[in-house]
Amino acid sequence: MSDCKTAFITGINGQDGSYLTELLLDKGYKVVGLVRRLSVPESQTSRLEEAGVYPHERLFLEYGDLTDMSCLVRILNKYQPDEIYNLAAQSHVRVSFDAPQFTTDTIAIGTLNLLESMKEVCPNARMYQAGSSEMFGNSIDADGFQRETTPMLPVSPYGCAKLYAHNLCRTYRESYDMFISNGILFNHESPRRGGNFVTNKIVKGALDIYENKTGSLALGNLNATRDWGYSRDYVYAMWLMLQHEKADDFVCSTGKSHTVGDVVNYVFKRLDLCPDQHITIDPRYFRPNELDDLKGDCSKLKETFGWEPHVGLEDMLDEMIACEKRRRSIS
Ligand code: NAP
Ligand code: F7E
Repeated sequence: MSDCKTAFITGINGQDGSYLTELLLDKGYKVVGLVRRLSVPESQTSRLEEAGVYPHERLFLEYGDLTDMSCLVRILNKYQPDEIYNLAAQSHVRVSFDAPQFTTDTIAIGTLNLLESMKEVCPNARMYQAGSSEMFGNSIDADGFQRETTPMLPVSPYGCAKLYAHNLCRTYRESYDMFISNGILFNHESPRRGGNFVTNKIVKGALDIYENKTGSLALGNLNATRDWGYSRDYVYAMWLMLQHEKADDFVCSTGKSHTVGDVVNYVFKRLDLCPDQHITIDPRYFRPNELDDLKGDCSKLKETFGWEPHVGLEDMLDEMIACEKRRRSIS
């Protein structure tokens, strides 16, 4: 027990935080997680409970917020982590246009707070920064892919804040010789995905129609394409990045892209529903600025670690449908 590594995860009860906690506990780590104080304390551990990892003798939760550096210093001092995974964020792109300052405070200033705390308290720890394909904006290489060398021109407050954090991490790595690796992750989903991201919204909406709770599902842009992977595969890539001999930046993606309309058609067909009878288009769900095409080339991650995505889009959507059916006791 005394030899086990300690990991600190911000955003531990988020989608990725819950899968990463499962992975690290399985590997024998002691895991410390940052949770915000909410008026409904039960939801603070909802995903960890669904994952079956809370409570756990090697899991410790601490109240705090990325925008409050004092709590980060306190927690890092108390646990002296070997690895830090910075997953906390206001992670919804559409919402970042409505709440740009909160989004920036958490992602940009929050990451600065974490880096400064780490530099002062545990400079030899290793840190993973949760960067995003949203940082590329609509900049695409001639072959249609985005990769580590593609210029980054974000088009949302979320993407801009993530790019600030990404550059800050690189700057601390180079200036202070700290081990900080930037992931550049494309969309990844799971049954634990927030219900207002498009894949889970489609799964839940289709099941509402299947159960006759409603007759329609309102969506925005059906033509945008995304490169959708599976969260469990992607948190494994995060862990690999911190086991490498040197800190670096890595794209994580599947290399395949589909439209939002493709996801609608697949999910509705699985439930014997006809999308044309139920889908409505609502301008509320369009963004002031949209990414039309996202498709990642993760050759560097594959060549460095032999990493491969194991679960494709259709299998993942099947798992999301099956899980939501179980939650609703539908046979
Ligand atoms: P998520 O489900 O939205 O989880 C985000 C977590 O951050 C939540 O636990 C949230 O806590 C916490 N949080 C938000 N603001 C905070 C603050 N000010 N202080 C402390 N905690 C805060 O996101 P995810 O899908 O797991 O993604 C994990 C990370 O990867 C995020 O940084 C996201 O931006 C990034 N990313 C995600 C994807 C993707 O497709 N999933 C792709 C690329 C990058 P509450 O529960 O209290 O709100
Ligand atoms: O939208 C379109 C929408 O909100 C996907 C985050 O994890 O991945 C995620 O960001 C697409 C967009 O994800 C609706 O316009 C249509 O083209 O599921 P999403 P996102 O914006 O790609 C990146 C990599 C991250 O880093 C983020 O944290 O779907 N779309 N109709 C809709 N999207 C939503 N949410 N709701 C709709 O009704």
